[in-house]
Amino acid sequence: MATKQVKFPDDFVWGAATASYQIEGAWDVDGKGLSIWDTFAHAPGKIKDGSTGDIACNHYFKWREDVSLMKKIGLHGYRFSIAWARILPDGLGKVNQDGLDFYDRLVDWLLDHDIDPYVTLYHWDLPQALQDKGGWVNRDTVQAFVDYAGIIADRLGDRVRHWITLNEPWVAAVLGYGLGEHAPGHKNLGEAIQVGHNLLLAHGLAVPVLRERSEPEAEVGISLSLSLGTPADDSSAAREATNRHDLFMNRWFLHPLFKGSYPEEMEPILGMMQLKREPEDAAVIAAPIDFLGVNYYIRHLVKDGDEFPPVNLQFVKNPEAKYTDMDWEVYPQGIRELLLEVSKEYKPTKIYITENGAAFADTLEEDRVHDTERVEYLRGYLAEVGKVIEQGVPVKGYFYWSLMDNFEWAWGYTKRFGLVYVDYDTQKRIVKDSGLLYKEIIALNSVE
Ligand code: IFM
Repeated sequence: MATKQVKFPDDFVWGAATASYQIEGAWDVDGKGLSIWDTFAHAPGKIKDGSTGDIACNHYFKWREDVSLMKKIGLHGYRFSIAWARILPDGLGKVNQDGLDFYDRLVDWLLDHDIDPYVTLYHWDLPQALQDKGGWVNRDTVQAFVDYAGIIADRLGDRVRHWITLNEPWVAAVLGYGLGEHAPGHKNLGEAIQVGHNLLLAHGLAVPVLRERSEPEAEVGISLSLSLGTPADDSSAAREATNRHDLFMNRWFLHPLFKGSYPEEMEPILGMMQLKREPEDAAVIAAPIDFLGVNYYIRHLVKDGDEFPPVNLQFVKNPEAKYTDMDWEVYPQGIRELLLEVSKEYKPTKIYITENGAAFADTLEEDRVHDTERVEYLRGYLAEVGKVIEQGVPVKGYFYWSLMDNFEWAWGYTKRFGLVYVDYDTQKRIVKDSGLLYKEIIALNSVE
C-alpha cells in the first residue's frame, strides 16, 4: 500500500505531558501540604485498584533520570504541572521554599538539556486546606489561585516562557464536583457550574499576573478538554442532542474565553443552577490569551438520553470501531474535525495540542515494550494533525499524553498511557516502541 509523508513546520514543538499528582509521589515530603487528591485517594473505595499517588512514578526523586529519557526521545518541550500544596501547604499564606526549589531545579535542568518547560499551574490537586473552606465553590479560592500564580511567576518567570493556567476545567468541575468521580467527590451539578465559573475567573485574573511577572516573550494560555460529537443517527433528536453535547463539552468554556459571554443556550441551565456571578466577571474571563491548549481524546456518537441532566445525552458505541482501554473510540480524523470547528468558530491565533494519547495494554519482552496499538494511534492522530496544519489551522505544537505511565486518577495504575513504561515495583523505566517511533517522528519532523 502506498504511504504518504506528512511534514510538519520547521518550528513545530514536539513534546510530552505529565501532571504533578500523577507522577511525583513524595506526597508528604519536604513540607508539602495535603491536596484534595491525597485525601480522595486515601479514602476507601474511590480508586479502582485501591492505589494512591503517594509514590506514583517517584518523579520527585527521579526527575534527573526522567529528563534524560525526554532527551533520549528528543523532546523539544515538556509540559508538567506544579503541586500547589508543595508551594503553599495551606493553599495561601506561608510559602514552602523546598517546594519552590524542586521546580526551580527541574526548570534549570530542562533548560540545560534544551527542553522548554511548559508549566501548568493547576492540574486538579487543590490544597485540602482550601477545600475545607469550600474549595472551588468558594469565590475566595479564586484570589488564592491568583496569589499562588504570582508566587510561581516571581520564582520561575525569568526562565519559563509558556504558562498554562488550568488543565481541563470541565473535568475538574464536572467529575470533581458534579459526578463525584474525582476529588473532592461531590455530586452536585449546581456546584459544578459554579466551580466552572470560578475556575474561569481564576484563569482570567491570573493571565495578567503571569504576563507582568514573566519575561516579555512569555505566553499564557489554558488547556481545555474538547471532544467531538457526531449524531448517532439521522434523526433531528440526535442532531439536537449533538448540539447540546457541543454546548456542554466545549462551548461552555470556549465561549466565555473567546467571546466574552456564556453561550446564550446555556443561560437557562446557569439560571436553573443558581450560578453566582458579578457583572464584571465576563470581561475578566475573556482576558486575551496567547494560545489555546487543546486536550483531545474523545469522539462521541450522540443521541438524546438521560445522561448529564438537564443536558440529556446518551453515548452510543460504534460497532465498527476500535476502542482504547479507557473505552474511548479510536477515530483519528476526529482531532482534525474538532480543530477545524474550533478554529472556524473561535479563531485562536495559536493552538498547542497540550494532550492527546491512548491507554493500551503493553507487551513486555525483556528490555523492550511492544505497544503496537499505541504506535498505530500515534501515526494516525499525528497524520491528521499534520493535515489540519496544511488546512491552515495554527497548531504550533503537540504534547503526547503521557511521557510515562502514571496514576490515572480514579483508575489508579490500571491504565497505561506512557511512551515510557514504568515498572511500579522497581521504578524501572523502559522506552516503549511508541517512544522510539516518536523519537523518529521528531527527528524527521514528519510522519508516515
Ligand atoms: O490522565 C489524564 C490527564 O490528567 C488529563 N487529561 C486526560 C488524561 C487521560 O485521562
